[in-house]
Amino acid sequence: RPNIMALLPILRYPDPKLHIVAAEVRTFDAALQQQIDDMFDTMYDAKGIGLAATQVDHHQRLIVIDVSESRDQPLVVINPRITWSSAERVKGEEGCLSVPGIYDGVERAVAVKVAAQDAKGQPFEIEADGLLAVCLQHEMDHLMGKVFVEYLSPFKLGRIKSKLLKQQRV
Ligand code: K1U
Ligand code: ZN
Repeated sequence: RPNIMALLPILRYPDPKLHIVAAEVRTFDAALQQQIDDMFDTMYDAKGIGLAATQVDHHQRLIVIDVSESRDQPLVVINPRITWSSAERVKGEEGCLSVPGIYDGVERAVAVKVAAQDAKGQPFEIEADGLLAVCLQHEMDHLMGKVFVEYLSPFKLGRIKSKLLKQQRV
């Protein structure tokens, strides 16, 4: 099914499916490539800088990212693991396509090294800082069933949940 653009529905917080822990990708085939293409279509359409498979109800360790201004530097990250993270941490503003309209500060490692596989199963390593480092950590949390708002205070989290539930009731 090449070239047919497909937009996948994005799960909205507090959907319990966002807490499913993703499984390792073991088969690097055409179906995986199709899932990757559909996730890029969905991410670019939603104007996100990243998207984890969990967010589109696909529970495999697969992330797509493009932090470039020009939106032409797609990065596929499969079975990622952090091999090093800086002791230095910084609080930055985050958003999430599964938590629309909510932006808040989260503290993360300033820099990380991530070992991963590409769409063909080829291993590679990423050394990231800045927005890419933040995005990688945010998306890897999704694969573990964690959403960024869960780092906020219980008070803020409660307000966010009730706001999003009200929006979904209409
Ligand atoms: O839903 C997601 O996981 C994508 C998310 C990624 C992300 C953004 C910012 C910090 C960490 C992770 C988004 O793309 S939210 C929309 C966005 O483009 C953005 C929001 C805030 C700052 C920078 C970009
Ligand atoms: Zn997110």
